Amino acid sequence: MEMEKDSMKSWWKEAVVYQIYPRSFKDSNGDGIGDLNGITEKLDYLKELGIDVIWLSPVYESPNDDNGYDISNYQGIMKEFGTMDDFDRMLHAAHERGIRIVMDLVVNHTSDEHSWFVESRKSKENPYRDYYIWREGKDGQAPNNWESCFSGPTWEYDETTKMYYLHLFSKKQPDLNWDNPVVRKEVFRMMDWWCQKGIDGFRMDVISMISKVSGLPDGAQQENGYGDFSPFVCNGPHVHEYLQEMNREVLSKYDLLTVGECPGVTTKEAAQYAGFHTRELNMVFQFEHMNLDNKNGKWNDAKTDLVELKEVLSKWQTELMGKAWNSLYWCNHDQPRIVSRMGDDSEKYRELSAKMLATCLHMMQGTPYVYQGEELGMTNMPFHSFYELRDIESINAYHDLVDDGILDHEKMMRYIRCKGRDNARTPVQWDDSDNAGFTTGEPWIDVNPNFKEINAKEQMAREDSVFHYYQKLIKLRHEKDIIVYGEYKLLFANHPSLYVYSRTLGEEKLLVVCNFSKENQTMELPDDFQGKDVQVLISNYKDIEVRKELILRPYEAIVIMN
Ligand code: TEU
Ligand code: CA
Repeated sequence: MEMEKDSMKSWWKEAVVYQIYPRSFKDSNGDGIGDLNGITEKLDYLKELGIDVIWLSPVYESPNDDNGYDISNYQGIMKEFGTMDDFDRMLHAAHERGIRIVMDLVVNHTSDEHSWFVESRKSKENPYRDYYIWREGKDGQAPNNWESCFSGPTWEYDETTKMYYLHLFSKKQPDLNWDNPVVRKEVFRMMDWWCQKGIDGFRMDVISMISKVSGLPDGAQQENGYGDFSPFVCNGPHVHEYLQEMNREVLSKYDLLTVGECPGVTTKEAAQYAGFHTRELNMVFQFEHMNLDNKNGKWNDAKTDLVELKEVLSKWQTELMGKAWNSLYWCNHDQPRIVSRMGDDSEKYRELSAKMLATCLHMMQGTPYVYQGEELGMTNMPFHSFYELRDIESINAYHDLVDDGILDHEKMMRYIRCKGRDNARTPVQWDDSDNAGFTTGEPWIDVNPNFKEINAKEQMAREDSVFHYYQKLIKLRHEKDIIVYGEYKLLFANHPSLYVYSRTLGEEKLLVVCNFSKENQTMELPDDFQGKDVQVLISNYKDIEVRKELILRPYEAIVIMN
């Protein structure tokens, strides 16, 4: 079925997005913290890579309890990152290079230092009281049994008015009350202010969580005594109503890329959030493929099963086809580095497996997101000391599990080396000079010691580097409609090591073959790819021989077109 692609052609479907976590991207003034002028310095590097859009993690004023995901002023720039002039300069310089800027919109919650919350907590009669979610305790306990994403209860007792406020994340991140129309109006006004400045879209932080079930009932009791809030928070009763209001009030007035981070979203829900005709968002970030190795919670060293991964990603590819748009990602600032998680970050296989993983993702239907350093094959960090950690999620979980004797230090540090968010937040490795060229000062978080082997300068000078491989993938997506709009079909679904799928658009057909193992694998080429005129579009080995009996070498990826 050839989609009526012309009626559905959009720049945000054909774009490749690059996520910048500013704190770790590039420091321009030697204070050890990445900043806006550092981003401006590196725009030519991003232009060279070929990306079209930057998703900028939060740069707003923040006390940095959660590294900027706790905002105290939505229309001010965090002083460590620079000034609004620096922002305007970066925005202009990006636009001059044909690169769009998508802001990170964090409006499920604010910082407790936001003026709205400072007012709200003053008294029950304060005009800002209902900007947040306040409840009386029950028999001297919290209003319900929900557990925060950052350990402990989701309720903080406030002495002044002797009530509790809700915080699904840290206690310095009070949840906004989206049921209050004044809150929605304030948020939409702020969003419009940023659109008037000329930004090109929003990534919306945990946007699937903004509408809570009334009554805030207890969650199913977990082993640790807390309850799971997700059934009463994710995809809540009014979430689509509020997003349609946001679309009417703001989004529909501009030509934007909008992507909702939607914990708990299903393909059915996604068809509503990101439907071509539902007037909400362009696309969503789903988490199903990221939770396959988190079945019993996050803190473990479990591996992802390839057959399950193929099942989940194929479900998203096929169930959204013709209805809604996919985002495609392996990495972001919350996830460990994909080459360590699903590839092989050994010296021998790191680059091969990084390129294989990139091929597997970038040949799919949807908008691909490249996380800073992923284009270099950057790996997880060998954390050993608790004092190397910076992320509130890992620090709280360490205290929660190790201080209470549930896990010992070594085991928890092993799990943090596998799954901790700080893996993604070590500085981008620019060259082999001190601190990998990230800063001339003391970096806020340690640089990965492998920066001498893995850095942008070395890779830009080497044709067969991961950087140049990403460059080729991005160029192919810009050239071939079949990669953007072709229909996806999974092949060999039960093969334990090969991920094989086809894309079809009209008469054209692509075959993508990825070996997720370090052993040779063989497969028979499907008939419609045995013709003499098949061409190899891209591969991560040099000497490719397309034969009926295809032998895939360790982490080999091949894309052939008939
Ligand atoms: O993440 C929301 C979210 O789901 C994360 O808590 C994720 O599940 C977890 O980090 C995986 O271990 C968003 C932001 O991306 C994250 O950086 C923030 O900490 C969080 O919201 C609160 O704003
Ligand atoms: Ca700096």
